[in-house]
Amino acid sequence: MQLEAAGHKLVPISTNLIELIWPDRPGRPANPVDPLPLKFSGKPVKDKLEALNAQMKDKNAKYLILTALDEIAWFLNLRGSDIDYNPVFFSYVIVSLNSFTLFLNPVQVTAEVKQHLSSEAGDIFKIEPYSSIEDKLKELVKNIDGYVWFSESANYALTSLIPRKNLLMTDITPVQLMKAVKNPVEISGMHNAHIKDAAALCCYFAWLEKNVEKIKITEVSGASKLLEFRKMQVDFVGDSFPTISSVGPHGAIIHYCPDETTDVQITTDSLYLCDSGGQYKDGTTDVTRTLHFGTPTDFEKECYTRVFKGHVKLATAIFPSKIKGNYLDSFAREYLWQVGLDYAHGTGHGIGSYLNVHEGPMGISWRPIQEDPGLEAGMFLSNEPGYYQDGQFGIRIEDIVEVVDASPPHNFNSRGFLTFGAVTLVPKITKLLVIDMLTDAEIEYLNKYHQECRDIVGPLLEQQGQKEAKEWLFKETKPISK
Ligand SMILES: [Mn+2]
Repeated sequence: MQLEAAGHKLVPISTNLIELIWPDRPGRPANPVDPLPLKFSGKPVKDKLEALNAQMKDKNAKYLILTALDEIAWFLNLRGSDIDYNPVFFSYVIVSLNSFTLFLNPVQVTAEVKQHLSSEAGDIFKIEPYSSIEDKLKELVKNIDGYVWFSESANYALTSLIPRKNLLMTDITPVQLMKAVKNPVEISGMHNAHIKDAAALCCYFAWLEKNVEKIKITEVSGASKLLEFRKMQVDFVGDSFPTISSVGPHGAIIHYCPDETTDVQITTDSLYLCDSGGQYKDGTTDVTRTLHFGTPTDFEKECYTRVFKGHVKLATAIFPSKIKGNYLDSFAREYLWQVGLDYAHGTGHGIGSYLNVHEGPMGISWRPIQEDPGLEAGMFLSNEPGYYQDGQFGIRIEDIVEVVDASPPHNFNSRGFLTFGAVTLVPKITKLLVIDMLTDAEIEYLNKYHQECRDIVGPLLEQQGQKEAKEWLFKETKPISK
């Protein structure tokens, strides 16, 4: 509207302007694509296709066009490495009733990929070159008598190919919700991945505490040490995002990622915030802990305690099934708001199962999320309140939690009630807590959580021969009391 008023209009073009001024632009990555076995995916492609087809019939859609790479990877039980940290591959999929076509760079189409799709879906699929999507789509929609369903985030180049506008349906794809509600195999995989990840983190934090005053450890070298510990874990693939390893004032920069130009030493003088995660074949992890290897200030401890109280308030909340995450966000902020503090980010995001570390469609944020279908059992989200004091320090406590049935004594309107179950099992650094600010219920929650860390992560560390990490785990999980 404003453009038109100023005498301008937007005209679609098919030439990529960037390429005109960047003639030696490297080609689109085309790394190997690997099948994800059923022991990790939990559901064959054929079953997923049936579920998608049912939703398509419901909406009178002839075709469902998948353009989001994590949706395609999930649907086909395939994983790749075309984008750093996200195990996806460049592709499109056209889902029809009882069949589908995968558009993929021919160098990525191996006998293994074809064999995997045949065994999980039968011979009902075609594979076409990635570059032929536009031509194929044009051909398909020539004489169509139903909708073509695209996600709202699909690109204009594709959606504009649908000739009669009333045949174009843009709506959240059914894959999004199916992917968000994990199946039993994915659920146990997510738990297992987080147990292994907790073992790696205990090794790292124990090593840091022991060596912080003995050798020079920096934000960058610390992050590489953590990666070494993750690499020791079964089915580890790589980091799920660049590690936020941040000392003092760097911790206050919410998306800080250290490099050679910003790198500083980790010392006993300031808070150390470490937000990191791993991709494992059985799940994706994302966890933040804030530590201090010296003596924290009273203000740092007060802020940490307020963040902790909000984290626990959200973790233990009981709420009706299907309410949007937006309703829960204030729980995590209550104790910061009480003294006029806050944090400038959302409280929780969805997370993939050996997929992207951030995934929708639900989330827990002060900002309403349009596409949030409401929370239901089997969803995994982060619970990550924080507090950031510009130029001084940053605090964040982040766990991944699973939405589970709560079964309270009543059941208003038979709606069903939900709560969160622990997935991340890493000690929550009691040294930074002001115990007097905690209620008995919060203390009980923490002691129970820490007992779980001991019972579940302890034996794995034992088995891996990580004596010092196990000692650190037990030291950090000692029950607290007033
Ligand atoms: Mn996160």
